[in-house]
Amino acid sequence: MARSAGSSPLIAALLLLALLPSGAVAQDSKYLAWDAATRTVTFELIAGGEGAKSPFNFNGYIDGEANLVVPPGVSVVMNFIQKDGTPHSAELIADKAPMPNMGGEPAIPRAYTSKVVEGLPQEATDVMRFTAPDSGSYRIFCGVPGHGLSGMWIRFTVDPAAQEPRFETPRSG
Ligand SMILES: [Cu+2]
Repeated sequence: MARSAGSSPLIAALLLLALLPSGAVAQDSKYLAWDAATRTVTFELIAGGEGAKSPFNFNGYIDGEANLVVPPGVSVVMNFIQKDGTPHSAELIADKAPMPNMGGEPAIPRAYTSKVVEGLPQEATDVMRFTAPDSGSYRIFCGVPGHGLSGMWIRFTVDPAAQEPRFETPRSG
């Protein structure tokens, strides 16, 4: 009796998962914090972590498959952590083709780490602090030559309709 009562919510959850369309977007908020009082988004940006398809990843994602979505005008604090033996950096660039080979002027003032082209060494950290614009689509891109072209970028979107930030990722499995 108790067992069947306990299992039905699990079955309902499994059915719900099965019914979700395969292209559905999931949320991965463990890297994200939101302070509504100060309208500050804090995001942990991990370069080159293990366990991804490629060491040229941010937070395990490549080729724009993840998207940090923020409300307009918020303060963004991006804590960059470099986990790979190959040097990496980060910079916000416009979301448009062609992908640049290397870092240059950021699309948002102050939205770049130090050593954008040279890259920061393993275990280095840096903090990017910038203000989100009113709207727009951007890429968080590694500025070391060839890395963006090798897939080392994810998306950054300012959504005028967003009330709080979210980190959208492809559904796993
Ligand atoms: Cu890189």
